[in-house]
Amino acid sequence: MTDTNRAVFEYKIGLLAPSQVGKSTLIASLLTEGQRMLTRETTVQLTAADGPTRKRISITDNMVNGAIKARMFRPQLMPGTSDPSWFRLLLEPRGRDLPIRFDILDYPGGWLEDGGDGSEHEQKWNECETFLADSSVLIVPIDSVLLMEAGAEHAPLLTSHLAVFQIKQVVLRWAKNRRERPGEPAMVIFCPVKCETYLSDSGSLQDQSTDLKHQVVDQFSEVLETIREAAPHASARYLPIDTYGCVELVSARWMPHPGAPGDVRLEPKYRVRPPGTIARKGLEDLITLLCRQLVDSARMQSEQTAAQRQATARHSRGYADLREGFFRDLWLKANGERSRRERVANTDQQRYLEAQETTKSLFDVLAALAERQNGPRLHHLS
Ligand SMILES: Nc1nc2c(ncn2[C@@H]2O[C@H](COP(=O)(O)OP(=O)(O)OP(=O)(O)O)[C@@H](O)[C@H]2O)c(=O)[nH]1
Ligand SMILES: [Mg+2]
Repeated sequence: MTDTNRAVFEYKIGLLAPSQVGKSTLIASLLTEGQRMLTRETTVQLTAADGPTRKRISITDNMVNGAIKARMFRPQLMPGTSDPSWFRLLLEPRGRDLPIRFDILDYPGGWLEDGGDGSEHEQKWNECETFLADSSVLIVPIDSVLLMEAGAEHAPLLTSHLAVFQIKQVVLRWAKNRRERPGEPAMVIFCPVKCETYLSDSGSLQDQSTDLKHQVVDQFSEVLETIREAAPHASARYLPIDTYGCVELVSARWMPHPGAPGDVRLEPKYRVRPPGTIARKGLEDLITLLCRQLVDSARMQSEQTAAQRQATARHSRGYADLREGFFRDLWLKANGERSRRERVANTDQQRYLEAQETTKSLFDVLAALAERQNGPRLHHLS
C-alpha cells in the first residue's frame, strides 16, 4: 500500500501464454465484462485508470467486433502485440475514494517462446519476466483448439506449441518469490480460451468439458507440480473462458510455418453463429476470483496498518498526557512543547481512524463480492 495522502492498493497480474493465444483479447474483455457485472451486481466499479489503457482496450474491442461482423475469421491474419504494455484498472467502491489498482502486463507472446531473441527485445523481455515473477496472480491462457484438434500425428508437438517448458520456468521464479512473501496473495489460474466448440453452455452441441480439463491437467502437470513444491500455500484454479462465445470452429489445419516447433502451425478458421452477439463466458468468475483475492489481501494490509497506527496513536496520546512534575509541566506549557505533543497525538489518532475507515470500506467491498455465486466452469486444482 502506498500511503501518502490516501490509501492505494496496487497489485500486479501477469499473463503467461505464447503468441496468438488470446492474452490481449482477454485483458480487454476483463474490463468490459467487469464494468458490466460489477455495476449490475455490486456497489463496486471497475474503470480504466489512464488514457493509454482506454486506448488499448478500444483497439482490441474494435478488433473483436470487426471479426464478429465479418462473420468468418482467421485469427492468424490479425495483428499481434508488438511491444509490452500495461493495462491499469481501478476497482473502487462507488462514492468512496478507495482505489485498488490492478496492473496487467501484456506483451508479444513470441517473447515467452524465444526469450526475446535479439538484444533489444531480450532487455524488454527481462523486464516483463521481473513483472511476472512479482505478480500476485498469474493467469495462464491456453489455446483449447490446439489441445483438442492437434491430432495423433502432431500430438508430440503439442507441449512445444503450448510453451509448457517456458511457462514452467516463469512459474518457478514466481513461486519462489511468493514463498518469500507468505502474507501476500498467490494464485495461478489456468484458463483454456477459445472453447466455444467444446462446452455446451456456449451453444456447442457436444459437451467435451471433461476431456478439455483432462488435457490441460495432463499437459501442465509439471507446472502444477512446480507450484505445489515451490509455493505450497499458492492456490491453483481451472476456469475455461470464451471471449467471443458466439463463434464455432469450421476447420483447424496444420500449415507450414518456418520457425515454429516442427515448422508447422495449427491455423483455425471460425464462423460466427447468428445473430453474432458476443456472449462471453467464464469472465465473471475470473473477475470475482481476482477481486476477492486482491481485496481480501488489501483488507489484511489495511488491518495491519490500522493496528500499527493505533499503537502509535496510543503512544503519542500517553506522551502528550504525561505529567512530569509541577515545575517541568509549567515549563512544557510555556515553551509550547505540551501543545506540540497534543497536535502530534491528534494527527496520529486521525491517521488511525482513517485506516480503520479504509478497513471497513474493504470489508464492505468483500461483502458485496461474496454474495456472488461461482459459476459451474470454475474448478479448484489445489
Ligand atoms: N474463438 C475465439 N477466438 C479468440 C478468443 N480469444 C481470442 N481469440 C482470437 O485469437 C487471436 C489471438 O488473440 P490475441 O488476444 O491477439 O492473442 P495474444 O495472446 O495477445 O497474441 P500476441 O499478441 O501475439 O502475443 C485473435 O484473432 C482473437 O480474435 C476466444 O475466446 N475465442
Ligand atoms: Mg497480444
